[in-house]
Amino acid sequence: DDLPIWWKQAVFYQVYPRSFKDTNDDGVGDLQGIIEKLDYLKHLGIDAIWINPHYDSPNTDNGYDISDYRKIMKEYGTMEDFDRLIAEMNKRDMRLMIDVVINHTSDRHNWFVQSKSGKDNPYRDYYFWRDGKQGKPPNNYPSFFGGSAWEKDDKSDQYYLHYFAKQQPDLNWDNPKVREELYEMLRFWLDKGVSGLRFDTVATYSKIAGFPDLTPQQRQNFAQAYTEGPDIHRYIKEMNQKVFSQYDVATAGEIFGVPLDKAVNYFSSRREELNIAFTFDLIRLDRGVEERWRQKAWSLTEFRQTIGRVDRSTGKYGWNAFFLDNHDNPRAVSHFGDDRPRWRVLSAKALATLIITQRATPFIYQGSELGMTNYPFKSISDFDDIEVKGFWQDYVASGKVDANDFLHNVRMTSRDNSRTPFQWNTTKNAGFTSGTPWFKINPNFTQINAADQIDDPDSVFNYYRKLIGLRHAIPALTYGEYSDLDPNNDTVYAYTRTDGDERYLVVINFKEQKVNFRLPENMTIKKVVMESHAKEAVAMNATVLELQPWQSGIYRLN
Ligand code: ISL
Ligand code: CA
Repeated sequence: DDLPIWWKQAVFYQVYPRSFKDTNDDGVGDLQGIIEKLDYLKHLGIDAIWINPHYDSPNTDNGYDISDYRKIMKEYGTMEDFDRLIAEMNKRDMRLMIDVVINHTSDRHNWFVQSKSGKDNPYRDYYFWRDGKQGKPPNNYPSFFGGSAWEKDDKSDQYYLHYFAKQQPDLNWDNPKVREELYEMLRFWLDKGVSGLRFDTVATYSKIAGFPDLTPQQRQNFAQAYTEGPDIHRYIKEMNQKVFSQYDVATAGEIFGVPLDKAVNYFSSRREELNIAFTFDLIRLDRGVEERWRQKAWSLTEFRQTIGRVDRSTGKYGWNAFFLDNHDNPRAVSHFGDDRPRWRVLSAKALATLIITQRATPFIYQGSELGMTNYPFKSISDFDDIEVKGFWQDYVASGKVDANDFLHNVRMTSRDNSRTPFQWNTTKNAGFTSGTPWFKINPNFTQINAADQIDDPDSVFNYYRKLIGLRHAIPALTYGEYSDLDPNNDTVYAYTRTDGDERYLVVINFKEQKVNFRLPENMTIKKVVMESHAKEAVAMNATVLELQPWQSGIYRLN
């Protein structure tokens, strides 16, 4: 493939606008807040930002339920704010990726309001309406957010399909009019100068004709079953031809549920569909499949072997995103590191090293550059997210699972963990708002906040900053081949990145003990590029690295 490709070389930062920075004291982050913090992000070294949905929405699912695709969510500001965001980003040579949520709309979108108004309405088949079966839903599809995926409309005595909340009816992609409307909407945003599109739940657009019941086995992993629609690649190719091919745009696809061996079908540069894969094998390696809220044990060997599999899944022509957290998952340092005070900074730096040196485009979720942690949730009433409430209904209220067992798990796994407001400084509400924040602020903001870290040369923030600088300076860290030195080692994760005769070694001690790591024979360190424990830098020509707890380093090899 031709080099260079900007979206492979860029370091992305994910902004969850609702929780980033509030500038008008209503307690909700806004576009002006992103504009005010662009210099902060530029200082960190960020090239591109992905923002979660910014469109008009009743916020049943925090913006993933869109009521008007051409309007800005009123809490976030105006179209002028959006245009200014792009202009201010252009000034700083930064690019914007927006979220595209077109598997479903809000039930308050005009299309759905029309569609629901009667069987003869021209918008009726913009969505999926079906008759019930003996007073029951058309089939046994479950919703991601609990209960059935079908909701009955008493007026017409028919059911409509919703893979997510009942306020998120699924669009009928089999209707060419729907597709054309959506393509036109994408052109509207691309014409404004948007450089990237992140397609939400992109693998579920095509539905299985006739809606047969899922078998018990399929039901256990219904997320996968929903990605098996026959026309999905035809639709994405069409969207590519009619939209992306006319613009300079990077397209990322969230393919939750797609088995890894099928991922490349969406992202091979030879197929003209999408560019960047968001896969979930790694971030969900320690989760239940049926009980998606359940936390399971994980080991470093499983972790690195998963990374290896995901890396290989790209083949020659695909490309991945690399991320250890996002708005749907707990905080990386609480999940894969160790957020206890003694180890938080060190393990956050270890994970930073990993994120920035993988053969994939790094996506840093807001606050991870500070080592922000999970929230100390105590009871179910502390949570906000529609998903955790749906799980509670299906599992606890139904009597299937004990409340304590459930809480113990969702404290670790809930999507709310990553949605608490950004911790800017030690003033009231962590500097996020001077009003009442829409959601709880982690009480640890007095210890963990941006203002302190920007001035501290040993902070997680400045560690990220240096790493990002290296990523920009060393093409091998983007393009170099990835090779795990010892996939069965459960303590030290070491791998090489090789680009021609440039070769780098990355070493990460995943344990809180000191450990000696013996370099493979014929491997000599030529230069210490960067180490997390500066005072303990390894000796040149060492054959054994004496690693401190959670120590990480990057070395140039011969
Ligand atoms: O997070 C998940 C399970 O815990 C996934 O099933 C998630 O719902 C799936 O990856 C789709 O997520 C995306 O679409 C949802 C929205 O709620 C998520 O925030 C978004 O990332 C519906 O639009
Ligand atoms: Ca605001």
